[in-house]
Amino acid sequence: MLRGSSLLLLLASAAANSMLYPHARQDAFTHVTTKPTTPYSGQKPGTSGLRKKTRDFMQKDYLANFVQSVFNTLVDQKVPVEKGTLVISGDGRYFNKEAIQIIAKIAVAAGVDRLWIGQNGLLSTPAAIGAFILSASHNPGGIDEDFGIKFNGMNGAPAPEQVTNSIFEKTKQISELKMADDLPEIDISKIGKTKYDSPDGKKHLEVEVFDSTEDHVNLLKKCFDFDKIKQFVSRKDFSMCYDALHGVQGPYAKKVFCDTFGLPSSILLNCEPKEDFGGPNSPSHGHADPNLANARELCDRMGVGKDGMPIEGHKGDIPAFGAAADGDADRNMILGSKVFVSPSDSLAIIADNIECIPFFQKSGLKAAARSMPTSRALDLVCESKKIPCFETPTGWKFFGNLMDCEQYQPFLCGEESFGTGSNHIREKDGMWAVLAWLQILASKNPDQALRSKPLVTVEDIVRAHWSKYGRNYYVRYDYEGVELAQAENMMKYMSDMAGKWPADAFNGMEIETADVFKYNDPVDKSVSDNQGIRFIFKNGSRIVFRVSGTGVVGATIRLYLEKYEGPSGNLNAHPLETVKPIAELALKLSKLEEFTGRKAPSVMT
Ligand code: VG1
Ligand code: CO
Repeated sequence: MLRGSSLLLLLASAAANSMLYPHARQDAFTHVTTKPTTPYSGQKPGTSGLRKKTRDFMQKDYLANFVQSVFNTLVDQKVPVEKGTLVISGDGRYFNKEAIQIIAKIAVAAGVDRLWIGQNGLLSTPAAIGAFILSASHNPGGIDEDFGIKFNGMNGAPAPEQVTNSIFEKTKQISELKMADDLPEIDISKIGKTKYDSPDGKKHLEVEVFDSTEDHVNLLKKCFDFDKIKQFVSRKDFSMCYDALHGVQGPYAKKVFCDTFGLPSSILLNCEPKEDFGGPNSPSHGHADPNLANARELCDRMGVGKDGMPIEGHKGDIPAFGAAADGDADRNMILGSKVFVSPSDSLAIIADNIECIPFFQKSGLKAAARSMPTSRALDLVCESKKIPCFETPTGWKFFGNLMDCEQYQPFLCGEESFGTGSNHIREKDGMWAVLAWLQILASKNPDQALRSKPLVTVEDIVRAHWSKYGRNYYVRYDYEGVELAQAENMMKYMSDMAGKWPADAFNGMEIETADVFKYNDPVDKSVSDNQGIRFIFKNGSRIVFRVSGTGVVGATIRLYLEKYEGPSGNLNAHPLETVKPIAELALKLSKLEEFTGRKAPSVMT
């Protein structure tokens, strides 16, 4: 059984209690202590869980309050916690290990009788189902950096908005914690099961520490043709490089690329998980964020500059394929030799080549989705395939309902922020995207036996896509550390202006829509309002403004810029230069400098 495939907070069957426990057995049990606590303000989960400074999380009962509030919500929502099974693991950042012990005590007090923990507390987000995931994803780790926690439910999907809202309400009222205080410290370093019995023999707890990589890699084997990929990557004219940025993906990368495909360990960069992801002095400055700004070591090796363009005069052997993951391994970056594939393009290209991937071969792609700010390259493919293309708010939790619909399976979705995935799980999956690309490359290079033809490269695939569909030039500007009130005022100004913009406000471009994005979930009919300001122009260009929901200090304003160029237009332009006129318009419309004092973005990706 795949760990969690049936699970999460799922009923441990009676049979589980009569299983044989081959490993340690401890005659201890845990009586539940109830102790008073007082609420912390601001424990509102954002785009993907609760993220704060690590030192905030280390305050007395800060983490416990939040976790207890999650359990209180689950109980309210009639989730069978009693005799349930729970996964607790994380991306290995600072405070991960301590947090696991705290959550275990609360879970046991809530009646959970089976805990599954990845060895050394490590588990990638895509590998965790029914779980507390201890991660702040791409945010830096360390005692003075960021920590985070999120809860993924029985279907493996991030808790939907109604649940996260309810958790937040509970955190405001919390008055007591229930903890199994005398639960001994769990040794998370050794694989094996430990059973704890209550002295009267009536209660049992089983803790299993398991190999973090095994289940997820087995699942991926069902989605892809590993033999075909293995054959392809062994071509003499193919080489690759994979950067885990010292996040949790390292062991998975080793297992897939080296142990399974037989590639040498020299293809791996930064594949040892570290509590600070390498820290401020590393090439990524401890930001395990696979993009042009932070995955510099990989990009340099691939001959790709900060602007996504080839590095002139780059010397040395450049691998044919490069990829990276973020701290919790749900994001991916795809590169070819001197080529950066924008995440929005990557999503569209996978969609267009979906028949190369075994998971989709039986029934074809039934539907796809992208977050609103993601470029509309995907829409063009869906149009030509005559399948639905949904536009959701930012954050993977909004894909869950669509993915659960049988009529839309198999399903593909993604975000401009380097997230891609399918309905094989309910999270984005960094390794999945890389295997999808390798599978496509393997299909485009079918002469495995002869190896007579030149390699069809990442660049060839990208160019073929543009000449078929045109190119959606795309850049995101991030303004980090803006004062929250200033960001809110700017957003309010633009939302107040919706419907009132003068006709000549748009530098001669014809506007199609200027509004505040509101999402009507077609499945559960829930409504999510205020999901960003969008300007859509008749020529296919777009401007989108959002305030980030993952930052921990002040506000990060995200400005998303898109310019469409048809197949017969200039497909070789510089993305930053191409979107510049639209950026200038965006800054004029938003009065960003006036509201925030910012003259330039902190990062452009
Ligand atoms: C960012 C991205 C969003 C992504 C989220 C979680 O959110 O923009 O697309 O889903 O991070 O990804 P925001 O609200 O900061 O824009 V992860 O890999 O940090 O869990
Ligand atoms: Co992530």
